[in-house]
Amino acid sequence: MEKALNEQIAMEGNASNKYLAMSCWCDGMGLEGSATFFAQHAEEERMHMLKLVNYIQDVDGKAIIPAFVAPQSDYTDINEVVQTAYESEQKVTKSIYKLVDLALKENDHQTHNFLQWYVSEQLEEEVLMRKIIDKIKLIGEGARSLYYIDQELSNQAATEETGEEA
Ligand code: OFO
Repeated sequence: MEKALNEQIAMEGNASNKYLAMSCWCDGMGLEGSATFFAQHAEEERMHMLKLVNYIQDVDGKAIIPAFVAPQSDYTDINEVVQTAYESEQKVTKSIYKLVDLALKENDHQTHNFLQWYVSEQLEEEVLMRKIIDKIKLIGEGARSLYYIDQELSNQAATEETGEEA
């Protein structure tokens, strides 16, 4: 179980870096709202990673801090960025489910309980990315679409900042 939790540390850390790279790409494209949104998510993923580190240490295990894996730094457009983020969340969800399965198999009730927070969090994140993809489809492609997409992500970032429901 400890080995699998350590692998999840790497996954969350890599997700954090992936979002940070997305934020930089958006910033470079003048998409300030989107850059803020992805920077916030980079922070969130780092928090997910730290939560795992602390848990492993709390149960008298040894948390292993992994090396960075270089994230994708270039994208064709904002659609690709959001789609990549969504697919990445889906992969993380699968990985969390595997951890839950393993905790059950090993009768590790404590870890099973700890992981429930991640199960709920993943649902929230998948729903959020899907909603953004849907909004981007609604906005459509046109000269001003980028402005509105960025506005949407900016609103989302502000909502998360205040902790209100989207
Ligand atoms: Fe760590 O929740 Fe997203 O990936």
